[in-house]
Amino acid sequence: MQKIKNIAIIAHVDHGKTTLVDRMLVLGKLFRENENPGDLILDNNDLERERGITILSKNVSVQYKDYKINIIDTPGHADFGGEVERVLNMADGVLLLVDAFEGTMPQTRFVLQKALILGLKPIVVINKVDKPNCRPEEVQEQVFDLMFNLDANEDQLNFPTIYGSAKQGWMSNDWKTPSKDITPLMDCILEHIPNPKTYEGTPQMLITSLDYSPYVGRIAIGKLLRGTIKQGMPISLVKRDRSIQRSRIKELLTYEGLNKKKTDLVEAGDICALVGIEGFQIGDTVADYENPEGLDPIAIDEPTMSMLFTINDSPFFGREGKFVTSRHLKERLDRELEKNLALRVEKTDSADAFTVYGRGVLHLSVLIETMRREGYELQVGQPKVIIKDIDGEKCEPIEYLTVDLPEDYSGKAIEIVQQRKGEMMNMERKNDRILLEFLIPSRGIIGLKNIMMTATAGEAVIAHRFKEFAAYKGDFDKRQVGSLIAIETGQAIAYALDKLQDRGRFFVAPMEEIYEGQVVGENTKSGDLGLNITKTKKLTNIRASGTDEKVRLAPPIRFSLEEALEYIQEDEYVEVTPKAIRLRKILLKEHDRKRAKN
Ligand SMILES: Nc1nc2c(ncn2[C@@H]2O[C@H](COP(=O)(O)OP(=O)(O)OP(=O)(O)O)[C@@H](O)[C@H]2O)c(=O)[nH]1
Ligand SMILES: [Mg+2]
Repeated sequence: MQKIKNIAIIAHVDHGKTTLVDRMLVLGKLFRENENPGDLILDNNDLERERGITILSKNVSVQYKDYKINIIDTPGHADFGGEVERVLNMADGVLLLVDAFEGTMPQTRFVLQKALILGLKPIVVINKVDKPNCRPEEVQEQVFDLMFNLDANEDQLNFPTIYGSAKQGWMSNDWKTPSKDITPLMDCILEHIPNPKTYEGTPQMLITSLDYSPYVGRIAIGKLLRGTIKQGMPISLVKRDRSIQRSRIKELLTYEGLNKKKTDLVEAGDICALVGIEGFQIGDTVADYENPEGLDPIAIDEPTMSMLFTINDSPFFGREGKFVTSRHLKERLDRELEKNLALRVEKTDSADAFTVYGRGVLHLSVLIETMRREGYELQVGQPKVIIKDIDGEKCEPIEYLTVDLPEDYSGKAIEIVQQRKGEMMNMERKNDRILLEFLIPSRGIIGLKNIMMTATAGEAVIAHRFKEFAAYKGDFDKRQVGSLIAIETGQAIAYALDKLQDRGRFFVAPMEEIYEGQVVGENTKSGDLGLNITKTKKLTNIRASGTDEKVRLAPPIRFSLEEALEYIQEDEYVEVTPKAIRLRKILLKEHDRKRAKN
């Protein structure tokens, strides 16, 4: 029988999970170091590369000594917390990474708590000890306190700690004496992570994750808990509601290095991928054909936010995209539902619009960004948090929020968060910075980053994490300033923009094509203001030519997709095409907007 260890790597966003997994692959000689300097081999889709974050959890394996180590790299961003929680079901232990400078953060707490509840024993890895001013010992104690507060059991509290730098490629028992590679960590895994708990009997595999291939469709992933499974074998799928569906394993795969490899047989304890299981859902059990026994299903992430997706009906519709009709949009969303677990799509009264539910602005913006790269045009409405009625009370999602910033800015930051119904829970000094902790409605987090960055000269580090649905905290004004709106379609003219600079900040540059009803800037004052920025200078013979050179325009503000989504008001859309992100009023004509108001 093969010797196996199954581990998941968990941490707050950017604490170095993927960098460490890459190191393990190097150690296993699965790829050469510096083949793609700067690029993480595991963050392999375009968006992951560009944003430098992991979006989808991934399975890989390395051979170390006589063990096959299945490694699950997880995403650290809060929007993907549900994914982490789910894939932990495949692990028998976790590596909890903590940045030696930042220390424990909201997502550290969340993922650790989930691991502890599942009874998994952690190995704590204090990473990034190469950073100047890092404080590895203090952080180690902080992790202990956190575990204690999360009711870890005796065994879990007895966790081993390894220090090192994933970036520099070493791990050691002592941070002051660097080693030459990560073998101390690998040996620690063999010593402390338990072998998979397996049982004898008929096969049982809980489908925990899924993969998608355009050739074979959906692929079911999970750890085989009991028995053996074979290629070609008929099986029963035990659904969440305990109903049974017969199916057959067309192809059986396990993880080898970065790839999936076909195999004839899998024994209990290994993580595998099954092709050919029809109509499965996450949480279903693959079980014996004759005597199926289901395992307890796992929870699927509930959405916390929605946005309206609609076809592009701006005057520039169809200019830049290939897929622009409501049929295109519907088909694309249906396809996404096959693999994007936390996504829900609902029809609306209009055939051209859908309500799309997800886990947060990042989760949905990743989908929108992918679609635009594929050639889609669409418009997206303001993100809305999900309001629930719980026992007759109006409830909304509440989140933990931490803001880490230099002391000088703390007053300003607290004011901003309180204005958005945030409540301060704790304030902690560390070195020359301050860590503020709040509870805040998810509504208050939308657009917060933008404002906080401006108010703190880019110094604030913000993190948040869903806590619970709780009583609605009351209304507040999100954006105090209004929009500058184009009242003519045409080309933006430098002369006009220059004359109007005192009205606010512009989002468009001279020569850009704009349309009536487009949001072209931010009003310095509250309320919306219509402007004509297509006006050219009247040519008179009094003024000498050449005065145009005096036009000195502030560069336009350019929003990323996420920033744009977080910025818009309720009566505005973000228009997304392969070439542009524009903001617009839903009603393009000023008189229509006036009428709608009354
Ligand atoms: N100084 C230093 N930087 C590191 C170290 N490990 C990782 N980094 C850097 O930290 C950043 C984030 O690393 P990732 O490996 O992508 O972090 P992650 O935890 O996988 O991030 P998510 O998957 O998005 O949660 C990258 O810029 C890495 O180069 C380290 O040991 N020292
Ligand atoms: Mg990562």
